[in-house]
Amino acid sequence: MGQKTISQTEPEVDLQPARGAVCLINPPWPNDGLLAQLRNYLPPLGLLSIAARLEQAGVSVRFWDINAERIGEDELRDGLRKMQPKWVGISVLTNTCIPAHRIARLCKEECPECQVVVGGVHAESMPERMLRNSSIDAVARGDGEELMLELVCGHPFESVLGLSWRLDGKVCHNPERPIESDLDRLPFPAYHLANMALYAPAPGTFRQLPAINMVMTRGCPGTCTFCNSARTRLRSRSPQKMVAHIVDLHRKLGIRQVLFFDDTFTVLKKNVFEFCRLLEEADVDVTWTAYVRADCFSDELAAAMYAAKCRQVLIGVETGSADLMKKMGKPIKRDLYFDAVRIARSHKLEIRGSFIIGNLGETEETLRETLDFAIQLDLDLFQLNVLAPYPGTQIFRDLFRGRALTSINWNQFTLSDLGLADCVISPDDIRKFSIHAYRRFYMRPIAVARMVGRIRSFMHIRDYFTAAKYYIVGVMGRLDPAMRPWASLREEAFLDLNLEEPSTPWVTYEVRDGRLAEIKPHR
Ligand code: B12
Ligand code: SF4
Repeated sequence: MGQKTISQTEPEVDLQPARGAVCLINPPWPNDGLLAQLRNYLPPLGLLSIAARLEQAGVSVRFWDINAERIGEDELRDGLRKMQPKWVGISVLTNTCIPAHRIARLCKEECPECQVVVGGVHAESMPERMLRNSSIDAVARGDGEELMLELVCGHPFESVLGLSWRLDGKVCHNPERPIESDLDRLPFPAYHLANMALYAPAPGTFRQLPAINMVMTRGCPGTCTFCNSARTRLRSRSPQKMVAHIVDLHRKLGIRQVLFFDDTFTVLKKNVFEFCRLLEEADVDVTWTAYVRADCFSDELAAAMYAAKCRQVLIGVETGSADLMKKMGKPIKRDLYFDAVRIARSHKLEIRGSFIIGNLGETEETLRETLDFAIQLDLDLFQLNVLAPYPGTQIFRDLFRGRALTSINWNQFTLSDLGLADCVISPDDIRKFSIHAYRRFYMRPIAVARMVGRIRSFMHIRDYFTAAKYYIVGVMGRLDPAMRPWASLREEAFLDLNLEEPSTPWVTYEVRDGRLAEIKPHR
């Protein structure tokens, strides 16, 4: 795919940091009613990783997490005015892109001299659209650590690989940045910049607290059509460094739970065995969870993971329909899922299965198949998401090729809100089915017994109660009033420049492979 990798030596940056501090901002989640009550927040690893690289080079960094810190617009303006950052970096997911536009605007209003750079999966999938906001100066594609450092050090835009920016009223896509193949070359995220007291993992995902999120790998060789990670370059940190990091966090911050958010933790089997061996040897009181794929899991892996104190694995089963599995780009045989559950259970690993409904081609029958499959599999925890066609995925490209994007409300891209217009089942029926499915799954005596059995703290009880209110009774949580203004914005209000957007939307792995630069400048 034309991807380049860089050598195994220390990263090179030749200029001294320019004056003025850097501010990194994580925008709010606009439709966060339910999540707010479930306290499903964890520090954003992308921004903290960039922060760590900047700090390593002697740059002073401020980090604001608008959601976790409940920062309102006035407070943000105030902070920006006082700080006068020279650079602002904003991380953008699809459901945070509208507030991200607003934040960029506020930055320019309060600090007219600052440069605003955005990055993250949504921004890199829609660079032209992001740059239609005149308050955004540049879009980062792919990893942001070295890119941001080069910018802060004064490298001109045209020399920064992986950057998209405006030149003479057009969007210029610089060639791609070689993908860092050895993640050990990057420092660990600067967790110390985040107020860890504000974060907590979702109910059902942890055994003990305090918890922290991590990734050992980046990228996924999978080919799922609904996922931004599909076909992205897989790379890893070494198990030695990872274990040393966990031991360090346990000693310094008292961390007792790690949530690995690697796309597929077990895909590099040899690494996982080594990681488990070293962690078992280190013998720290830290339990952990990780995502696995049914075709990247085995008896031996499960045994090693349990011995190293893994207590839960998450499997993306996605659907009960073999036909839809194929269409979704994940044609794993049903038998493998039964095997995975059996293996996990025989090694006392809890198993959480995640499903997607509202797929293209979904019918009442496929919905039934999905629920039956979840029950037959006898999972410990069951999670149902509604398909959202995220920019950067194959599905988004297929659906929106040649179509205008005017009526889309990105705030709704939350995996619980949106039903695809092209789906045979209406959004309302999908919602009804979802409530019915949670009831049927969780109101079985065995499921209730398991839920009770896994209660370890008052927080578990409180979170179950809140989750049950929504999933089983169907009552949606309320949005925190302080955060409401962020949710009422419209994207159109910020797109003040008239730049051409591609008629075929970009797919994430292509963006990172440098396909955009091949047609530079983009027309
Ligand atoms: C962990 C995770 C979560 C956690 C978040 C907690 C946390 N803060 O870590 C939880 C479970 C809460 C979560 C929730 C959601 N998530 Co999530 N999540 C992830 C996951 C698995 C890992 C994120 C991560 O840590 N990556 C590792 C870091 C190092 O990479 P990174 O964030 O991409 O950052 C690098 C670059 O992108 C770039 N970069 C990023 N920001 C910036 C900014 C600047 C200025 C620059 C220069 C560069 C830059 O540089 C970074 C360092 O190299 C990703 C999948 C993935 N592999 O990334 C999905 C993913 C981000 N999530 C996704 C989704 C859909 C959601 C939800 C909407 C789901 C929901 N339930 O509603 C919510 C929305 C959350 C929100 N903020 O609004 C999608 C996003 C799709 C999209 N187009 O927006 C992803 C990509 C999954 C997928 N494969 O499709 N998620
Ligand atoms: S859904 Fe999972 S396996 Fe499929 S591409 Fe995404 S991360 Fe990889």
